[in-house]
Amino acid sequence: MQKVAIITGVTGQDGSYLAELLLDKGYKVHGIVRRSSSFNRGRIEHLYPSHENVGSLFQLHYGDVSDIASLIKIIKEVKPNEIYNLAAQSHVQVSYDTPIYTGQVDALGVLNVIEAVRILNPSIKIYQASTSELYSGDPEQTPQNENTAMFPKSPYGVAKLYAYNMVRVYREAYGMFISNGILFNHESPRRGENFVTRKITIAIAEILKGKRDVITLGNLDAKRDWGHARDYVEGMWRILQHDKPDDFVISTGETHSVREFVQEAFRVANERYGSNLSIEKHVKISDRLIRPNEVKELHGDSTKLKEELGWSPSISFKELVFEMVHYDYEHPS
Ligand code: NAP
Ligand code: G4F
Repeated sequence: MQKVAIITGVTGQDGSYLAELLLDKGYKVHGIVRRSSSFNRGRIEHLYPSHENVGSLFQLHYGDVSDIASLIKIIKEVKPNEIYNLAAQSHVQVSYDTPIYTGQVDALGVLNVIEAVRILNPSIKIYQASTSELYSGDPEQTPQNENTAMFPKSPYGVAKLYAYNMVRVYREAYGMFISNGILFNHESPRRGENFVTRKITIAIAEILKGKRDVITLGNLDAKRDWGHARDYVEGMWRILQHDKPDDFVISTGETHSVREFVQEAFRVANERYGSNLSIEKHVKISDRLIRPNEVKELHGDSTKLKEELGWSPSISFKELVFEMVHYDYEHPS
């Protein structure tokens, strides 16, 4: 029997890689997209043969996780075996500017998905995109695993904690197959342009081409456990193929500061393109980009996922930086 999956957030970084993975595995994939005034499907355009996309293995439906009626309509129509709930206002700093909206989408939006499934067909498996922003990131609380205390520092983290706990409540109360993937930062050439890694690699390409002189950044001392999104969507899929629902950390276990990311990206650019980029000459710090509060240090321990589901990352930090620097040089946005 061909499996059918719904991906919310299919137009995002992870949604696009996950759609590719599931199509490769023979799934029929239904993506939920939001209406927007300018087209928001650049990351998935290559996956559908025509804009009507009727009858293909990859279909798109208009919907929004804050609109439960749209979810009920789509779930009733496509009868999925699995739902990957990736939709979110996913930017931490923006969540300070829009805390209520972030709560409506990242907390109540998740409950809409779960309730729609409970009402229509509680046997549908659900993956919830949880995050390392659930943790405090205080250095004495590292490395973080599934048992580490969760004290988020941002409106985004708090909304995601509500969702994380609701997943556990529905699993225990109704016996639903619903799992949290607690994902640490993961990046790629498809990363949104206002997340720090992509902001850096786009700026490097522009400096190399003489379009600007500096990159303006905020906190260079924050430490993140950065992996590649392509590896992480494989982890999401494995979590839903497990024989029981559960919560899993997905991380590389290798942590670097933002400063180290910049240094490595400059090193790659200097070696490959013969430039002489340096933090002293090409990075400016702006207070505007310093957050009201910050998760200082993320360092994940994904032993559980490795031991129970055989997952491990295949792309190293250096390979990730190399790919992103080259992509942005070759494909100016
Ligand atoms: P992303 O690139 O920002 O994509 C977010 C997706 O959600 C986009 O497709 C967006 O649609 C969609 N969306 C936003 N609000 C929605 C709504 N109200 N209804 C329906 N769709 C909505 O994020 P990502 O990096 O792929 O991350 C995927 C998920 O993993 C998110 O839930 C994020 O919070 C979580 N996560 C990410 C990371 C990471 O490092 N990337 C780590 C841990 C957890 P538009 O294209 O229309 O904006
Ligand atoms: O790239 P970032 O915006 O990612 P952040 O805040 O860690 O959140 C990402 O990862 C989470 C998982 O841990 C996800 F849940 C979330 O959805 C998102 O994908 O910032 C990374 C670090 C931060 O410490 C930030 O303060 O970089 C620092 N930073 C320094 N200058 C900057 C900048 N961040 C951004 N976005 N822009 C800057 O100019």
